[in-house]
Amino acid sequence: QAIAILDSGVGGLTVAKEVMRQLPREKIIYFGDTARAPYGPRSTEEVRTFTEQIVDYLIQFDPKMIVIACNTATAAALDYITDKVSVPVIGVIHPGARAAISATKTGRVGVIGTVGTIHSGAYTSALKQLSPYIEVVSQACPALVPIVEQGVFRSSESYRAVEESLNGIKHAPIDTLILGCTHYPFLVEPIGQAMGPGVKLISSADETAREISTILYDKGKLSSGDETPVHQFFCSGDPEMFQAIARDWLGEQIQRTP
Ligand code: DGN
Repeated sequence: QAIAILDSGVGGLTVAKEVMRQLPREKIIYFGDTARAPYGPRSTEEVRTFTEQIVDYLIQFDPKMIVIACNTATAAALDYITDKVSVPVIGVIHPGARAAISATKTGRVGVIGTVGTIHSGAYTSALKQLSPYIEVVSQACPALVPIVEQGVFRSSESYRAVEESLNGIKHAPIDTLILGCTHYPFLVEPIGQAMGPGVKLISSADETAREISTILYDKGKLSSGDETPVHQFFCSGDPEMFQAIARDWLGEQIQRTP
């Protein structure tokens, strides 16, 4: 049985990569809804419907758990999907919030994400649930997902767009910044440059992979044995672009099947 991971596009590959690193025996089935990305500007209902459609598709593979590796979809649909399916489902917002709480020394945390994620207030609630006195500064960065989906995240254009997108938050007195969109780890260098060395960047991928491990361990479902798993990747849009980005990011041969 595999771990099913989904995102609006290539962003969830940042979580898949960390799962591959921490849990190298686990097989991954990935779905990126690249034809309908970005989800950020869409309504909650629409994102929930799209997420449900992808889950319906992935459930046919009989996965042992489902990972909603998209903050926008986590904010819109995590509870809904959890009630709907019988396998464990996790999102990326609580793991990201937990990682930020352990990293901050000043209790002042920034969050960047899509318009959908920031407007949902999901990070602020998750952070305040863990630590009521935490101060949270948020900023939506709608220009960043398209840069990653177009595969130009190493270009000078990406440095310019990041610099502009972070204008509203880069002088805030925070010591920790949550990359509240799974696409943003692709832009970790320009984001780090814009924020400066005093701000620790948090990606939820690490902590999400740890949570997957804990859940599978508790259920006695961690894979063992020495076979290297063969992962499967699906996308709804241009397979060439998806494959190029996946190869670049995961650094492994992604085979195409017709
Ligand atoms: N990776 C998605 C997220 O974490 O929110 C991006 C959503 C989008 O498509 N804009």
